[in-house]
Amino acid sequence: MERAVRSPVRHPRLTVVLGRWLGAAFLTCFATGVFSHVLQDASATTALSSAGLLPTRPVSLYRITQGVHVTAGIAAIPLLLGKLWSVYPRLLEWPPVRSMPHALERASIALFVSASLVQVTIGLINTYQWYPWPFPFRQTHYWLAWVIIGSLVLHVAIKLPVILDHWRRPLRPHGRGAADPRVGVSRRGVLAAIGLGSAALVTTTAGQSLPALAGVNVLAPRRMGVGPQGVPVNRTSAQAAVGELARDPGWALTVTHDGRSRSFTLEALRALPQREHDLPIACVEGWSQNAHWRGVPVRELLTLVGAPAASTLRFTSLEPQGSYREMTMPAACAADEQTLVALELNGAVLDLEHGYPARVIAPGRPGVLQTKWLSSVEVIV
Ligand SMILES: Nc1nc2c(c(=O)[nH]1)N[C@H]1C(S)=C(S)[C@@H](COP(=O)(O)O)O[C@H]1N2
Ligand SMILES: [Mo]
Repeated sequence: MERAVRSPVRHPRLTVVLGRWLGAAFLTCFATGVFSHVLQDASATTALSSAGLLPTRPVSLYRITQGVHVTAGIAAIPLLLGKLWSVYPRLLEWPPVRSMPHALERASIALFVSASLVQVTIGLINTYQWYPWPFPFRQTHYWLAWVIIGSLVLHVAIKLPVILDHWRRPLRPHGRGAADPRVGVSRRGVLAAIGLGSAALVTTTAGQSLPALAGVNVLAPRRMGVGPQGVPVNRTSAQAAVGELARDPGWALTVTHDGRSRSFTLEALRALPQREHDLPIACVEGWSQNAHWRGVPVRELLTLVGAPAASTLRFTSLEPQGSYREMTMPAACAADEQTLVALELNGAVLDLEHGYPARVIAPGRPGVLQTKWLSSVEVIV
């Protein structure tokens, strides 16, 4: 322990360099995470849409931001563990509190470390579609992010003198090559190992959203191109208990406006002018894939029931229960010519698992809002 504390490897310079990497990863996660949170919030998107500020282009915008979010979060794990390793003897310091500023410093670190560990753990588990906790993931992940950023700002403010002292590479004898003769590793070696750890995790998972790395995606749960019609499936029809309802030959899509409803059978929908677009499914869990969709533009359906193209809509799924049964679509999205009630995927009738008989596909939207197995559309404003 004494030896570890005095090791020149466990030097503030190492902690500062790791802190910079970790800071960059966390700030990236924070910005993309807030964006994702806002996009999933019906009142926020409706407000942004009325202000003309809801981005729907590029169509892959959310695919990019969420891919970056999950990838940066995964890269942060070795950095966080490495940073903890670089300071852990100081976490066990005795006496635990020496003064008021010291107490503040330690409290901010304790908060930062514990919140960060929980954050990357639940985030990682979430990418495996596993929700083994009783609290709502999205809200918890969001509020923890603020706790982390707050304690990070405090931590950086308190440590600013040390950070500035070690911002630049030191001169020898504590130089970059300085090895601890007792353990035989250099600071540079430790940094390289941690950096390689991060790079290895990124390389073996980023292919869930980045086509160029799809071939070496061995750790992420979803494989690009693997699934019915060459697209992965999130919730299956069995999990959603929609099989029978979706296969019912009497199925029809009900569109309601101003107290009047009109039903469109599958045949009637197919008889309407069809449009084709390449749009991605971009899951909040970090996997995404582009696909070719064909169907009826939502704005076309609105015209047929006498509603303005820029209407706020509520889509309901056949799914009897579940968080994604209902979806609010802001006006900017409804009016977008690429927003479809899709009937076909990659050149064939929608597979039951992808939302047969009809599903929503819209540009720039999180996967959770691409409602499958549609039942009705209501014009709400
Ligand atoms: N009705 C309904 N639609 C849904 C879901 C769901 O659980 N129920 N899951 C959503 C999620 S989380 C994603 S990522 C996409 C995935 O579409 P896919 O399964 O066709 O790839 O569907 C969305 N549509
Ligand atoms: Mo998803």
